[in-house]
Amino acid sequence: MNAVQPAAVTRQNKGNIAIVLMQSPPVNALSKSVRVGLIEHISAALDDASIEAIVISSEQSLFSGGADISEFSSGDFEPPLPSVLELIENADKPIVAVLNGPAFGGGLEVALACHYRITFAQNKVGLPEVNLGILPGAGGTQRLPRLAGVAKALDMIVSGKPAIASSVKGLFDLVVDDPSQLMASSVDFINDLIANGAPIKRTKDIDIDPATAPDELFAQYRQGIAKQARGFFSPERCIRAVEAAVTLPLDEGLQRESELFMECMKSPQARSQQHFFFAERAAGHVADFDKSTPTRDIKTVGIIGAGTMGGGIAMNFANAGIPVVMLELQQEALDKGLALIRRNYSNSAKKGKLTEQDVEDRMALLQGTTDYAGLAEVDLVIEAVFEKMDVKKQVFTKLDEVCKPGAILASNTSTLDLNEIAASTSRPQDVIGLHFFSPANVMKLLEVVKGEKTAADVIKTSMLMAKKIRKVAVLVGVCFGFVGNRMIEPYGRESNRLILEGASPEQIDKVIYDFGMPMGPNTMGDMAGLDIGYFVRQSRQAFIAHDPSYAVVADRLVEEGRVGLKVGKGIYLYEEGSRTPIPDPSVLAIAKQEAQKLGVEQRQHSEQEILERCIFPLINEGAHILEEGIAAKSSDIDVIYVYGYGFPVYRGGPMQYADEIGLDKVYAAMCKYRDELGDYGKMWFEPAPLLKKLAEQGKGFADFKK
Ligand code: 3H9
Repeated sequence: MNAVQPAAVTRQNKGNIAIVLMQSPPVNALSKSVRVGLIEHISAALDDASIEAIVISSEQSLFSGGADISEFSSGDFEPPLPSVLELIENADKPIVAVLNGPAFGGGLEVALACHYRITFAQNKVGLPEVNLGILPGAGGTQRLPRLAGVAKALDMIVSGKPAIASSVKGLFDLVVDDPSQLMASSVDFINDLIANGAPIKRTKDIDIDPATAPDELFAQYRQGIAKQARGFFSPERCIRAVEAAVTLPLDEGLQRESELFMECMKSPQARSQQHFFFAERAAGHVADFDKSTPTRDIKTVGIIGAGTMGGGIAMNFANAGIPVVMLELQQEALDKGLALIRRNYSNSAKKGKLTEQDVEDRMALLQGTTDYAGLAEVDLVIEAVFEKMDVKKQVFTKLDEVCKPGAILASNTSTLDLNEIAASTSRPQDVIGLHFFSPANVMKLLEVVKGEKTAADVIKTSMLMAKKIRKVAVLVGVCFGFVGNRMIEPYGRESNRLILEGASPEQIDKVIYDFGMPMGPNTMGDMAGLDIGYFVRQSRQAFIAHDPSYAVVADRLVEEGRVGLKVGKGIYLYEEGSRTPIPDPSVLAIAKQEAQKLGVEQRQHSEQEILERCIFPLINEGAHILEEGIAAKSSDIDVIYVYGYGFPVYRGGPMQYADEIGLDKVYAAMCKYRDELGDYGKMWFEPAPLLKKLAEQGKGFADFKK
């Protein structure tokens, strides 16, 4: 027998006040059942002669997370949210929104259509639709500027960032300090409204003073998005919609908003950004554990290595209030590492992001030791030592000796075989990879690497711990480079090969930058240091030996001491103290010499070829990774690429991008380069079997289940 679904909206009459409550877990999304419920209960209360005022609030801790994003792809918007809001706004009894928790998107739009709004000071409200590639489409762009002013509305709508309720002047009719007093204060407020025969305040009746919305204000926002939202489609539409609020009456403004909303909704960017919203959350749903899997307590953390990486990792824990013991065998290195962390915190304090007291509180959580015995009591230890198997094994052997039973032993390796590391201990079930990305205190991504023997409770604890330190964790399996670095290899390889074939580094970088990456592969290589890739290549001769052209230009540069930005010259030149790359013709000369030696023909490359040759092999590697089960789902790869490598979120990640343009196109291009690029093409452009299969079936990576 099917369990009876609890109603998504309920109504109780308290004397002459009808209280309409949304109760649709987990976030009171305004799904069809909630919209239908709101219409039904508000209409009934309006028809009930004993009712003099209506409250809309929520049974959950949130007021509402907005429209139900999972319904967007269905195209079924009936009954439309704007029509629910029209019913509310035009009602002839006062309707009061009592925001007992955060209200976002359509949730806030419900409140904007009500006649009065009440909340508590620290509550959060926002119109985050821009993050989903759309704009507030139920009146948010028309009603918020009328209530809170054009500047504040633009700020909230274009940034999508939540605001503290008390900071949004004009939005609320009553703001209480103490959330526990919200309901009692609301009842008093409404009784007063009724007693005083207070007017019904319709937002649509508010006129915006055009003097508060000069052209320069909009120009300023346009300038801002050109920089901060380069390539995004919806921010400009958000601005246009708010412009309409200034010049048009509400009904016409709503019409304009609706057109702009649909324009956004139909864009590939909206699909991709909505895909990413769910991808990020789905990364936390893994098959390796469930609710019944226990977790281990992480009260203190040990970190081995106080260099840039170790220090960055330590800061994450100190920021979350978790004490850290940092190990360096030399006191001098330890002191240097702790001083670097203090400097980082002090810089944040200078920028106003932390107080001096925050700096001291965080530093007080960081202890140093030069002795492994200092790690005997920690619950989790993360090593961030030199990326060499022998060194890692020595560290883990030592940890096995000193750490208490049940401690989680983690490696920050970015490439090495975690199973081999785990095998150097007597407790491989306690060993896991925690691959932080540099700078570790800034980058949101954490690749959690499970070894063959890693225990389920260790995986679960690590995934939950990541949330505590505000990382987005993605669980991956063991292979060289795991997901992120394994897929970046063909991208870097192609960039290098294109230079050898006569493309200029700046031409390649421009194509990739215009695609939406924060920088091109050559600027990135210089910034990271060309010696890093060189060092990795030295240890991977078996992998690359069959291709004599593999990274020859980069190798030459490193051998000539041109290791990148840190020495002022790499693929580009840099002026002292500047990070701006300056093209260097001598790199083209090196490429020409090497091409002649190898018999590689130099030629012109179209932008399309550059883009496809850099991005498609990366996607192809993703297909191998999926098929091998190194990533559990294609959306996990997308999360890794957006958070770890700056892949534009408006393309949803590399696998979503491939799904969006069609796997048949990616497959056909891989075959074309395989056939056209001679031996080189045969070596590197063979389509992955999964890409071929899905393309032939007319499916996408998102359809693939292992
Ligand atoms: C909109 O309103 C358009 C209108 O202007 C116009 C319409 C005409 N829909 O994040 P969590 C799921 S667009 C569907 O882990 P938290 C989420 O996937 C909307 N599902 O919780 C997850 O599912 P699962 C504008 C949603 O406590 C579960 O709920 N609104 C929605 O960390 C828990 O989510 C937004 O953009 C939704 N709207 O954070 C707000 N929201 O457990 C989007 C969540 O299966 N939501 N889910 O993985 C958020 O920012 C956060 O979820 C919120 C709660 C802050 C609300």
